[in-house]
Amino acid sequence: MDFVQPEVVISGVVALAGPPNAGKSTLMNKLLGQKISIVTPKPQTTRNRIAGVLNGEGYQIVFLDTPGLHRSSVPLNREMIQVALDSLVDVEAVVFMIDVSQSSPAHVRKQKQSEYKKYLERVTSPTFLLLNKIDLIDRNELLPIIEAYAELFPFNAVIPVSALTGDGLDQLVDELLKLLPKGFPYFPEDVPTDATERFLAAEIIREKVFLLTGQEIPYSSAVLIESFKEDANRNLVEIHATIYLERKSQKGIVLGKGGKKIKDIGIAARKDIEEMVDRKVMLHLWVKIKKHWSRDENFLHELGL
Ligand SMILES: Nc1nc2c(ncn2[C@@H]2O[C@H](COP(=O)(O)OP(=O)(O)O)[C@@H](O)[C@H]2O)c(=O)[nH]1
Ligand SMILES: [Mg+2]
Repeated sequence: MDFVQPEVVISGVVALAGPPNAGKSTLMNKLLGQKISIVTPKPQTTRNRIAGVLNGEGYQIVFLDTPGLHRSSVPLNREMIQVALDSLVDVEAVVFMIDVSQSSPAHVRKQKQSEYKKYLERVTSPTFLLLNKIDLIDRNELLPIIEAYAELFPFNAVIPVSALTGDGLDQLVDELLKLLPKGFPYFPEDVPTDATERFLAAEIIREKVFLLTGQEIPYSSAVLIESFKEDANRNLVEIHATIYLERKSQKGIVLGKGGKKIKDIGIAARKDIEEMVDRKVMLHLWVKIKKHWSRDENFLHELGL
C-alpha cells in the first residue's frame, strides 16, 4: 500500500466553550456545513465533547463542541462541566461564546463576572470572545456589551457573529488562521468528526426526545444503542436503541397515547440517521426505566461521560 504523506497545512484544535444555550453546537454545524452536534432550544443539550473538522484551502481546524459551563451539583451535570473544562487545556485556541441577547452590560458586570472568570483563568491558550446571536439585537447595543466583557477578561479578539445566519463566521476563521500553527492535519479530509455513527445515532434520537417531549423528560432521558448493524445484502442499517428514563410516570409521556409519541420520535430520528449514513435505516426503539441513572457513575461511563 502506498503511504501518501499528508501536506503541511495550518492546523489546530479550537475549543468552543461557554454557558448553556450560547449556540456552540449551532456554530459548529454551521461552520462545517453539516449537522454533527444536536441542537435544541433547551439548555444542557450537549453532554459530551464532539470534534468537528473544518477543511479549507491550506488549513484544517478541529473544533471541539463542549457541554455548557454552568454551576450544578447534579452528578450528570458535574461530569458534563468537567468534560467542558478538560477541553479548555491542550488546545491552540479557545472560543468563548455567549448569547448577546442575554448579556446586558450590567448583567455581565454583576452576575457573570466571578463565574466566567473562574473558567477563563484556567485557559492557557489565546481566547476569543464570540458574541453570538447578533441577529437578535440592535447593532448599537453591541459596543457597551463588548466593553463590559473587556473588563472581565483580556480576550485576544472580540467577534460578533450569528451562528444561525453565518454572519461573522468568515472573520472568526480568519482570526483563528492568524494564530494556528503549521503542521500535519489531524484527520483525513473526508472525516468530518471523531464521533462514531453509533454515537451520533444515539445523539439524534436524544435530540428528538428533547424536541418532542416537554417538562422534565429531556433531562431525565439517555439513549443507548444496543446494536448497530450494517446489512450489506439489503443495503440498510438496522439499529436497536433504548431510551432510558428515571421515573415510571415518564414512560407514558414518552410512549404517548397509543404509542403515538414514540412513533413520532422514531420517524424523526430515522430520517436524520438515514441522511447521516446515506442508506435506509430500520430503527427499533425501546423505553426503559432506570431509576437515578444520572447519579449512576457506571451508567454515565456507558454514555461516554
Ligand atoms: N437567533 C439565533 N438563535 C441562535 C443562534 N445560535 C443558536 N441559536 C439558538 O439557540 C439555541 C441553543 O443553541 P445550541 O447550539 O444548542 O446552544 P449550545 O447549548 O451552546 O450548544 C437553539 O434554539 C438555537 O437555534 C443565533 O445566532 N441566532
Ligand atoms: Mg450544544
